[in-house]
Amino acid sequence: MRALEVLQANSRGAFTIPARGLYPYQWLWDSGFIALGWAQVDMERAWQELLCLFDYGQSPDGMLPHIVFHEQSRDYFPGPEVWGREALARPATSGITQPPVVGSVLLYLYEKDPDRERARERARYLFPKALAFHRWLYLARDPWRTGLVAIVHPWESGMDNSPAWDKPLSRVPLEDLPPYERRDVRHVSPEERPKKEDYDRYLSLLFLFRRLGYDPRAIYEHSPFKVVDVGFNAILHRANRDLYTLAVLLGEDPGDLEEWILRGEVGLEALWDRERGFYFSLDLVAGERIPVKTSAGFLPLYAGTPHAGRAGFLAEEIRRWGEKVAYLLPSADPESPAFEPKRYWRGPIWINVNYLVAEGLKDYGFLSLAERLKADALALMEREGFREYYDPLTGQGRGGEAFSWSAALALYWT
Ligand code: 9YW
Repeated sequence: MRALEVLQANSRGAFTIPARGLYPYQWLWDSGFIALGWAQVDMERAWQELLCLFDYGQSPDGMLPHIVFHEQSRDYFPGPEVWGREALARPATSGITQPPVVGSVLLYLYEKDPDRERARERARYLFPKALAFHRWLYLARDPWRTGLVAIVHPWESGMDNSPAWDKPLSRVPLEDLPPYERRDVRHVSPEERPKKEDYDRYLSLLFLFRRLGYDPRAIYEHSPFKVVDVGFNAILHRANRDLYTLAVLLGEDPGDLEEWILRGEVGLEALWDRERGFYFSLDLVAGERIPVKTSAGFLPLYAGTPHAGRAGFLAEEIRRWGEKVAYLLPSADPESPAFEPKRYWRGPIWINVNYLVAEGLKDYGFLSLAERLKADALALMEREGFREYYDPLTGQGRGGEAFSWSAALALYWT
């Protein structure tokens, strides 16, 4: 299937599912990357993707959920009945969020749309909604105003079973879970997915949040998993900068963006570990750094916060990883004992991360390295099709097939 055919096959009117069978609803950060793809072929459809997300997904307090359950499906677990938010939102949604790429995508669509009147109208409509989402993130997840927001569930990082979450997740007490049947392993081999122990804890957190009535304050206070994810915060920082640019272009009030940008920069740079020369996430429950090298540690390049010296260290580290694998960029350090080249976020290459890191490398002038990330991603998609992820040692495609954000980013790049 060609890239555009993948998007067309996964399109459900005004939103796009990530993959047939495996992921039958609208996912937050997926829709951001998917809109970048639609923008290459059908600008109106790109706008629809974001409009659908905000109009149907956003709650009155500004929160954007990680899944909008537009349609019934028996293919995915946990579905809307497990989240139990039918009374709070229509359509039903999940009760947690995901990395906020949408602010940056909004600026991109605004700049790219040749129909300037439509661009202004749509951007004016969506800008306050994107701002409200960020305001919710700071209120709900940074009550001490540190400049960095916390995630309360590994799913919120978008990098579910990243080895960085092993230790903080191991501390999550197991709830008395009702028997449940995973559906993901019906579509994809279990060796390429998170383990049962991980799922038990993902669900334990879900049931706790449900018991807390999804009250953001109670969740922040009681969640046994509370982490400052360097990837999530880098994406948020870039989106703050991009929304600020958009506010200026539109002549809109930038609200608190300037303050968030100033604080975010200081916050992100405080995640730099001088001894190990890398950016690490922070476990707020244990009050300690999580010294596990994953691809999220390169995302400050995308945020634009490192000075030239630190950016150079990161570029060197990517090159070193590149000597251990056939293709860049693995999601975990290929030299670490946690590295598993086939298992989801513990080693495989993800096209969206290649895109984000390549954008950052380009901004810092590391043009040939940025080009390699893009060329490797395109070569893998050419050889194996638009898969969910790829083994960095063999290049073999893994996970879901006809995967939307892979196809969308191929369109963006070519
Ligand atoms: C799940 C849809 C989502 C992505 C996440 C990815 C995976 C869903 O699929 O999680 O429940 O297994 O980890 O980043 O948004 O593509």
